[in-house]
Amino acid sequence: MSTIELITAEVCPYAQRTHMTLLEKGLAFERREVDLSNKPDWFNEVSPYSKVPVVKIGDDVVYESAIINEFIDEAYPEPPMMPRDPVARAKARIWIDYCNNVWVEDSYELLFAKDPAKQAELRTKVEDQLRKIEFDGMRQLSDGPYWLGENVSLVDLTYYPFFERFGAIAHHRKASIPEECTRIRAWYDLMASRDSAKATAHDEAYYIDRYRKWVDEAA
Ligand SMILES: N[C@@H](CCC(=O)N[C@@H](CS)C(=O)NCC(=O)O)C(=O)O
Repeated sequence: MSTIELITAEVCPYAQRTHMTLLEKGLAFERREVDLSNKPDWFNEVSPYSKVPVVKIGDDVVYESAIINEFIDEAYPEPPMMPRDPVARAKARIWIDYCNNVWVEDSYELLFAKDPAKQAELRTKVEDQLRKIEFDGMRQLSDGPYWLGENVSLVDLTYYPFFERFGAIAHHRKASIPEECTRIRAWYDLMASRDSAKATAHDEAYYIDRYRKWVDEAA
């Protein structure tokens, strides 16, 4: 296959997922960083939604992080990062979808909420979602330590960048990962120790600082 090019922005959690997936697969790739506040023309030509991440392989362009990551897993099957069994595969996709369309949406709505009553409502909602992730997600799918068992999967790589940033949302909005979510906590520490996380991560202070601007704007 042709050279893999990852079009990315360091700050983007969706792009971090794909960057981590490429690293976990041990693939050689070239990284092209985009300044999202000043998008170059070539980027708008290559990215159909004008968003990162985009992966280019020869003349083919694949976009949307969840789709890119499944594409990478199918095109480069070792090590496998989705279950083979169709039911287990569907469940993995359900929790990937939950991350993208429920928890991430509401977590960032909490970050951006201006009204204290709305913040309180969203804080409760997001903390309940974390309990759901812990008890209906992780604990139902496997005994761990990863989402699907002994090995890292696309579900882990989907959630990790957003948990890396959740500490900053929690800081600004006085939310927390509930005490009883012990599996999430152990999983997060394990994920953070992986080389793919270390190569792409920023610490909590970095996100607290970045997100302060939006919190101040919302105030
Ligand atoms: N659903 C997309 C979301 C990607 C996304 O929102 N990327 C942001 C950066 S984190 C972006 O490129 N934003 C540029 C813009 O909206 O103009 C995915 O999963 O890839």
